[in-house]
Amino acid sequence: MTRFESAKEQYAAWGVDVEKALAALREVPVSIHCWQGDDVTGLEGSGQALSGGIQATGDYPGRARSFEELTADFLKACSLIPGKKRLNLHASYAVFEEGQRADRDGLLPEHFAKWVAFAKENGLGIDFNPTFFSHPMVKGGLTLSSPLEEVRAFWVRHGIQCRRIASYMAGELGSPVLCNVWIPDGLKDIPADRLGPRLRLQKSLDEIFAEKLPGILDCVESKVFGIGLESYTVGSAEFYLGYACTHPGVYNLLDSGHYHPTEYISDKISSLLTVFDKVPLHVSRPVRWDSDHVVLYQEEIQEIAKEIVRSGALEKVLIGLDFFDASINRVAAWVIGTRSMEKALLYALLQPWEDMKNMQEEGRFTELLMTGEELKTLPFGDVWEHYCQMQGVPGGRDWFKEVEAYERDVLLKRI
Ligand code: RNT
Ligand code: ZN
Repeated sequence: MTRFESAKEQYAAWGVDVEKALAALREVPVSIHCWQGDDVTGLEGSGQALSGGIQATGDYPGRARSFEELTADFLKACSLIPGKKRLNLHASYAVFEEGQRADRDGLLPEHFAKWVAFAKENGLGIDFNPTFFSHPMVKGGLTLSSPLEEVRAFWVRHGIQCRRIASYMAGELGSPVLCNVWIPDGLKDIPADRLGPRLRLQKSLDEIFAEKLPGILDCVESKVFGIGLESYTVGSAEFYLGYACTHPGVYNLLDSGHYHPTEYISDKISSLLTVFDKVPLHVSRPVRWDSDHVVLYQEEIQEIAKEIVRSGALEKVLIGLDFFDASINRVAAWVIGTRSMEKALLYALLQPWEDMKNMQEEGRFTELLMTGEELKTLPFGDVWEHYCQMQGVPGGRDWFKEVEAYERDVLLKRI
């Protein structure tokens, strides 16, 4: 008997069908963000520092500096990650051909034609994000909520163009594109007016979302605070939740780093599922703040995956990742973070939820506690190794050898 067969028997004894779990996992897409590969620099070549209260810290060599490098690194990472993948792009990753340069408010579908071709070649769906940061038109930390009409209008035009680009991508790829609005707008110190900027943001969003476009899933991403913007965030949780609830077709994206330290998005998913048919996520790992550390296979990510699975929401919750670490090998960062998400989903699919729900309903809480604990020490690793083999990606530490070789042969030659 192989280790996998033995693991299967042990799970079966708890009423868990391992083959069924693996079949379900194979179909779940995870949207992998392009911005881990280059520390959120983008391809505009403007030399603008990363702004908006987010930070990529570290100086590990080998950052991707071009479309060619970024796509090569992305594919290397994908070859080491099991499961269905999507590509999550930012508008700042437009690729301009000779004589094509455009500012953010003039971006066009053709500036993303290379990405669409790349996605087609590699069988990837795309998700998209307008980029409301790292640009001189962010004035005083504000974009869509700016009191300067010129600034607000510029960013509204950017939002409008991005939705058109997302719709073009969806048409080309035959797969809906999530178009996610996150803005950094906020204040460092105590505001005299909290309502004014929020009313302006509301107006800007109405203008951006006015056009009906096929193939896109609009969403808005709230935040609690950013670096240098500690006292006030215009796009707060309540603001966007209210906005999404009153604007059919606009969804509320949950980023796991964007809440108070004792709040968890795993607890918010089911609340949103009572109202929305889609719940987009940015799975991240906040350490003391929204630090965007690489996602690890630990408690909150497990809890997020469990919540998705036991709510029967694998098709409703759109899993995207959002982390960027510049202090370690960036390809490995992608692989570790995405494999962690895959592991969490597998772990969640290997729990006897029907039995456990019955225990809760019937008040058998001691048995429920015992079951969750005993399941932790079943041979989960053997099922995971089998899944990696099935998916044709190296398991164990073998994938790391490939990253080391890639670092030696490609990444370190970039300096
Ligand atoms: C920032 C948000 C946002 C960005 C990316 C780059 O706090 O999480 O989603 O991280 O869009
Ligand atoms: Zn995010």
